[in-house]
Amino acid sequence: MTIIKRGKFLTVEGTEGVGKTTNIAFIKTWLERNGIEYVATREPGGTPLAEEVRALLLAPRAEKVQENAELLLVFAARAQHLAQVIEPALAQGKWVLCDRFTDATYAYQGGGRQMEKSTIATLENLVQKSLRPDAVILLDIPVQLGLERARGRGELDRFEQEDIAFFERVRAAYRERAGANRHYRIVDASQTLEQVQAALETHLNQLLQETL
Ligand code: Z5A
Repeated sequence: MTIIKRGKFLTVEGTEGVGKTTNIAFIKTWLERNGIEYVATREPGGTPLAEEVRALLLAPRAEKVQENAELLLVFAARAQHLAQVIEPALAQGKWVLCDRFTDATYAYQGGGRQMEKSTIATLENLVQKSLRPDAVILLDIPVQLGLERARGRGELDRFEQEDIAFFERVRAAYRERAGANRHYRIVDASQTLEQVQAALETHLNQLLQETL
């Protein structure tokens, strides 16, 4: 009987305009260069149902979205995504590269919306059981610089319409978690793209060494 070694679960996080999309493309090429089978996905989203929930979450609307409603929608999408995509891929030995995960909930709902961390932790335990990312890459950038990069992109979604104080709280929450969790790797994303990607490659190579 062949025993399949479980894959690694890698997530990429950061505030607005930090360059997640750009750097996820770089991580994909690194995975391919190293012959690692992977599934790339995102949150909220990653399955047809979870993508519908994403559209509900991001759409600007006149009705105030209650904080608990937002939090439950995030975890509803996550439950679906975990069962349909993340868990099966890890069980098949594939790596999962996910654009945001529960650290974003601690940052946006916990930091940005100032919800209780213990409430988030309750849902995290319910939905994920013991599953946590093996590594979280935090692309960190001063909020103002990120907003300048991001806001060249046209129409703003419901989160992007928040004020700078909201994003300062989001960044502070990410940095606090990074200080308290060993599986975080912080990259200074205010550097040039070449410097950011050199730092990313160092972290990825270390992660690969740890898994051998
Ligand atoms: N959300 C939540 O509230 N709770 C949760 O649990 C989860 C999510 C999971 C959607 O996320 C929203 O969901 C998110 C939080 C909430 N809202 N916000 N805000 P998303 O990840 O889909 O949305 P996003 O944050 O807007 O990410 P994005 O569209 O993927 O953008 P990005 O990755 O940050 O940036 P980019 O498009 O790669 O780069 C921006 C520009 O900067 C672009 O022109 C690049 O060419 C440029 N760039 C990138 N790097 C550099 C460097 N190093 N130098 C110069 N220029 C650069």
